[in-house]
Formats: sequence, C-alpha cells, structure tokens
Amino acid sequence: MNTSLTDKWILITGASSGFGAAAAVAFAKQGARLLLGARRLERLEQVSAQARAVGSPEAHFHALDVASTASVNVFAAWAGMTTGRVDILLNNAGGAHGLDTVAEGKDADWEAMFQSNALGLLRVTRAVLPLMPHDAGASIINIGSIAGHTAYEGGSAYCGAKAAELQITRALRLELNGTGIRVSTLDPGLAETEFSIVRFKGDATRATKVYEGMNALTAEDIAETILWLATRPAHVNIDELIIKPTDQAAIHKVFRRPVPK
Ligand code: NDP
Ligand code: 8X3
Repeated sequence: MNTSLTDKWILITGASSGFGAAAAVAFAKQGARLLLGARRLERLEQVSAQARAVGSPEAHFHALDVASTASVNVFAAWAGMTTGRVDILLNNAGGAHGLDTVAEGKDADWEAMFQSNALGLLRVTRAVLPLMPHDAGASIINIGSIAGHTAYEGGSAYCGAKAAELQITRALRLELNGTGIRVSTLDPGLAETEFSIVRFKGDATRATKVYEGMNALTAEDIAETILWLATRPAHVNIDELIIKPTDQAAIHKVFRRPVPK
C-alpha cells in the first residue's frame, strides 16, 4: 500500500520559493501538516496561507538559516514543540552563487554554496532526526542536482557542494539502515525558479537567458516527483532519481528553439 500523507508532518527547508514552496502546496493538497523554514518570513507567510487554503489542516512557519547551527537548532526545537514528530524531511534549501571560474571565484560565494547545499543539509538532518519515527515509512528527501554528477565551467563550488550532497545522502542511508527511515536524493536538471536570479545576484535578464528557447522543468514538476517519492510504500526506498527537461539530453546538451526577436 502506498503511504498516505493525511496527517503526516512534513518539514521543508527553503520553503519560501521554487521547489520548496511548490512542494508545500502539493503536500497541503494531500492533507499533510507542514513545518516550513527559510530566511524570508513574508514569503513563508504567503506559502503557509496558500497551503492552508488548499487543504493543509496546519501549516506553520519559522525563520531558518541553514548556514547557522544556532538557527537550525532553534528551528528544530520549535518544530519539536509544535509537533513532536516529523514524518518527512525535505532538505531543499540551497542554490548557486555566481558562475565564476576557480581563478575568479569569491570566498563569500563559495562559502554560501557549501554552507547551504552541504553543511546546512547535515545540520538540519542532525537536528531533526530525533523527531523522526522509526519503522513508519518516514523519509528524508534531499535535493541534489545533475551538477553533483557532472561538472561544468564556472560550477566548481556548486558542483562540489551538490556532489557532497550526493555522498552525504549515501552515507546517511547506510547509517539509518534498520531504522525504517528512507533516504533519497532527487537530482534535477534545468528548472525555472528563482535559482538563476539568485545565482546572478538579481540580474533577471541574464537569468532568463538560461532557459531561453527550451522547455525547462517547473517547480510543480519537481513537487509532483517529491510527492511520488514520499508516497512509495514504506518498504520501498528510491535511492537516487535524476530528472531533466526533455530538451536537456545532458548537462551541456540543451536543445533551444529560435527565439523571435
Ligand atoms: P529558489 O532560489 O527558488 O529556492 C531556494 C530556496 O532555498 C529558497 O526558499 C531560499 O529561501 C532557500 N535558501 C537558500 N539559502 C538558504 C539558507 N541559508 N537558509 C535557509 N533557506 C535557504 O531555487 P530552487 O527552488 O530552484 O532551489 C531549491 C533547491 O533545488 C536548491 O537546493 C537548488 O540547488 C536545487 N536545484 C535547483 C535546480 C534548478 O535548476 N532550479 C536544479 C537542481 C537543483 P530564503 O532565501 O528565503 O532563505
Ligand atoms: C541546477 C542545475 O545545471 O544549473 O542545479 O547547475 S544547473
């Protein structure tokens, strides 16, 4: 039997936009209860209101900076007081900062990428694990990237951080073997969210060009896949799943239609 999400508690990091916000809404439509974290509180407030409007009996939010151990621990304590139980942990917070070569790279960008995509995932998982039940179909779903599998120029730190995410996921699955807690990584290719706006530090024109002439994945595509992962029967673990747009045959091979001038 597939796992029902009704009354399950779902904790989502990076729930203020993109995949995390879309996943919150998708889980809410299934009647799940939500714990949402990110740094932008006004955006979290909007997402939690939308989640309640589409069917979540409870959608709570709290400030979370996964780059700070103190913030993660306060967030996890809040989650524990709110519910005492987390059935599904979606480690989604992360992103890219800059597209510089190693020769041109900035410490602040490198640090932000390893903090959010790798160390943040470790910190949140450590803090939330005590809240996760054993042998009840609980899941940890980590968001990786095809960038963790294949490097590209300008992607050294992002690709490195997502490669770390992949290996952290694999180690965690070994460590949790026997607990019944499932551990998956979902590794998308090009998806049009705020990802490139963040990467290019607010340059929307440059961000739009990343997806020009091709049909990119949407946040809803990813949310639907996360939902599918979370609802496999309790004895089924999807270890690693790569999802790419049909127009993206490989990280460097993207089909683009001519764009009318
Ligand atoms: P968005 O920029 O739309 O969302 C990123 C989310 O991460 C936001 O909610 C942001 O919240 C949160 N976040 C970033 N840093 C922190 C932090 N330090 N503490 C807490 N939250 C943080 O992009 P996506 O939805 O596309 O990205 C979601 C995940 O998917 C990321 O891990 C990204 O690397 C990955 N990914 C994206 C792909 C794409 O093409 N879009 C492809 C493959 C993977 P806030 O700023 O409010 O804190
Ligand atoms: C995001 C996909 O190819 O822009 O992780 O790095 S890519």
